[in-house]
Amino acid sequence: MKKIVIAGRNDAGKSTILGEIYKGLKNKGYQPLAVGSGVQDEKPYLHKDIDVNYLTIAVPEPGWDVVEDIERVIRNACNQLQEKNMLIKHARKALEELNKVRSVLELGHLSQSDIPKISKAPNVVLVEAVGINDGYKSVECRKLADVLVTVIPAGIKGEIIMEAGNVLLDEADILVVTKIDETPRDVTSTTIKLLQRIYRYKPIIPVVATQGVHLNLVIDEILKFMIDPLILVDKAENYEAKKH
Ligand SMILES: Nc1nc2c(ncn2[C@@H]2O[C@H](COP(=O)(O)OP(=O)(O)OP(=O)(O)O)[C@@H](O)[C@H]2O)c(=O)[nH]1
Ligand SMILES: [Mg+2]
Repeated sequence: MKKIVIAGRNDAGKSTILGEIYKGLKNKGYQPLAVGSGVQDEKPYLHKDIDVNYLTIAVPEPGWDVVEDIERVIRNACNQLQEKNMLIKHARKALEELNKVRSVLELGHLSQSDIPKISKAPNVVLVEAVGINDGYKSVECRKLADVLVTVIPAGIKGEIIMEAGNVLLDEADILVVTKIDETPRDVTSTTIKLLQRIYRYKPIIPVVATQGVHLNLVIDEILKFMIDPLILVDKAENYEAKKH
């Protein structure tokens, strides 16, 4: 399963972006699993219509390997979902049996509608990295991520961007600049120009995360990473085969 990691400083807008990416990928037919980085993430995610079945929280203890811990949390969440599905299947079967008996006794059918539906297994993971005070230096996020989305508030100080060793900026696959609605235009433009100068080949996408503005562009970039080039080869072969 591919992992998309959303990283950035405290209060940058990570949770908000994560909620929007969840929605966007769901609209494209994916079922994401959201992994928050602490209990404080649970509530905002639920506000963003993330189904509780697909929401889990990782709280790595100090000194623990963050990557291993998150892998463990993802496995747990998938197992729990499977177990729940099993119980639902059992419940349906049991009710069917009960209804057979009731029908013999002329008691009428009990409805299956109270039993929840089977949840489909997630096929992509969204991880919010812990808000990191020291900026953009966490190596773990890159290790964990198949797609690394780094969130930068438009009003950030230029010195922070230019600091040496900003792994999360240097290694990002996609740079998302947030809060452009509440940042003066000239400040936003200075931030973006600076990023463009340092990261000439990275997608840099300014957004208003709280209103979903330009999040479609972020989703488009993420989708490019989701395609396995070998599948495109197969598709091309099928296309050729159909022509003949
Ligand atoms: N105006 C505006 N506010 C935003 C935007 N993105 C996020 N916010 C607000 O900024 C605050 C922080 O957003 P979060 O998404 O919780 O940020 P975070 O990076 O997850 O924060 P921590 O997990 O606490 O480090 C919230 O009050 C959001 O509503 C934006 O694009 N524009
Ligand atoms: Mg958050």
